[in-house]
Amino acid sequence: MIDDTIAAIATPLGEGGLAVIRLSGNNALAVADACFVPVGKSSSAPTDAASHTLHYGKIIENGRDLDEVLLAVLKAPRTFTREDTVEITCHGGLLASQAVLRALLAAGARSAEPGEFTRRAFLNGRIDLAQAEAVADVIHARTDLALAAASEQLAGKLSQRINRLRDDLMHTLAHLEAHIDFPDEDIAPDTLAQLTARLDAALAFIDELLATADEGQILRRGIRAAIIGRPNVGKSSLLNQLLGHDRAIVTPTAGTTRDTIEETANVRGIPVVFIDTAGLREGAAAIEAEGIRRSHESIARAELILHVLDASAPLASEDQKYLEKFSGKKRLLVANKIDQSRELDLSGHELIETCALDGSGIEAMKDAIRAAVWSGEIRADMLPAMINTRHQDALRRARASLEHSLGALRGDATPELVTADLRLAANAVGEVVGKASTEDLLDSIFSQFCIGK
Ligand SMILES: Nc1nc2c(ncn2[C@@H]2O[C@H](COP(=O)(O)OP(=O)(O)OP(=O)(O)O)[C@@H](O)[C@H]2O)c(=O)[nH]1
Ligand SMILES: [Mg+2]
Repeated sequence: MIDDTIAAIATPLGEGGLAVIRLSGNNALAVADACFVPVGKSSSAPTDAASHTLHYGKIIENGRDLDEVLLAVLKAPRTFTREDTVEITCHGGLLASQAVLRALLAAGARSAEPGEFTRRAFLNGRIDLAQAEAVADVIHARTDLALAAASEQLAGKLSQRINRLRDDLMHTLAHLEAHIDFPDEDIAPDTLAQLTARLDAALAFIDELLATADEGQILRRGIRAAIIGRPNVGKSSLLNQLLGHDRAIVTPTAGTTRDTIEETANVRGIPVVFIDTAGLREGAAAIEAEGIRRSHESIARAELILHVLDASAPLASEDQKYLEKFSGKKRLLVANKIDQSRELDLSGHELIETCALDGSGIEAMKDAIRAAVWSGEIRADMLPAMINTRHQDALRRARASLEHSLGALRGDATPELVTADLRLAANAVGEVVGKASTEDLLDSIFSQFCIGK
């Protein structure tokens, strides 16, 4: 039972036109009553107000006016948390919103933990766990595509698929359990064939969902792409072109970039963290050597390498060395400075040709980056099912149990053996939407939220 009332500032800290303070719980209306003085004929005290109405007035503390506000009264159960909720819009800026929050706390509310409003929405059955996670995905989305996927998940599209899958497993389970109660009756061969076919279909469906995990991860986290190569080949110039603004220093001197520079860009819907690195070469002096060490660190952590070569120079022995060294990594080869006379000869490799001075080839480079990390077409019908790593883990376990039970079913094992695994599979599928979730799991999910959400 949740019986306390929580409050938090829901807008980012800092100066802004407006700030919103949120209040939710059994006593939300009473707490608001204690701090709010309605002004004007159409405003009333929160307890007396009709649900889903807006009221103009003042927040007071010890008889002193704190701020002029608009107060929204939202009565249970038609609210995000399914509890009585009050949202107070006050002046932006740190002080006004904090003063209002302080007044609410003094009137009996408690400071909300990160994600606690969403956690209540989950605990009160307003949304399931996959939808709760989608709330965080919506907030953190960095591209339109990521936002579209998160919104679909929030609307319950993934949950629907998961629930259908689980229902299907439970149905087969019930069927098999009926046979445990009547051990003398064998399962008729055509019934057995039907059950096997159903489980096969469930397995195929799990595989379809699992196949979206990589893309899901990419949309949520983005990918890290390290721009590497010899000094002076134009790495920083390419970074600036990819970002569309001058982020990194560019000079004709080899060894300009010392520290790594990271910046995120939206590349055809995919959030890409570009990392500009110090040019790789042997025998550099101390500062540059440290830069090169960091370059190698970035390379190790990157999912994609953009290896830049100078098209106006013959292939250097270092180029050759790094071509071999990073051949195991996902990479694209970029021949830059194509505006100058061509000296680079590298047959047998696919090259993206660019000129970082005028930006030619940059669009092709973006296409290639997307193609390299995005396995298939971004199919609109798979958007709602971009699973995250927690879902992936649960579905992998479901898959293993399902395979066991299928093996047992085919191998003429006793129904008990088949059902034990099938139950495990159904439970693991249920974890995705939060059926039987533990406090620890909820803590780990909701602690990643911001306060006020
Ligand atoms: N002609 C021509 N010059 C370029 C091109 N791209 C970069 N440059 C020039 O090459 C020089 C080096 O460019 P940077 O972008 O600093 O190269 P870098 O690889 O980051 O160099 P380091 O940081 O020293 O490793 C600068 O003078 C750039 O203007 C290009 O496509 N064509
Ligand atoms: Mg540079």
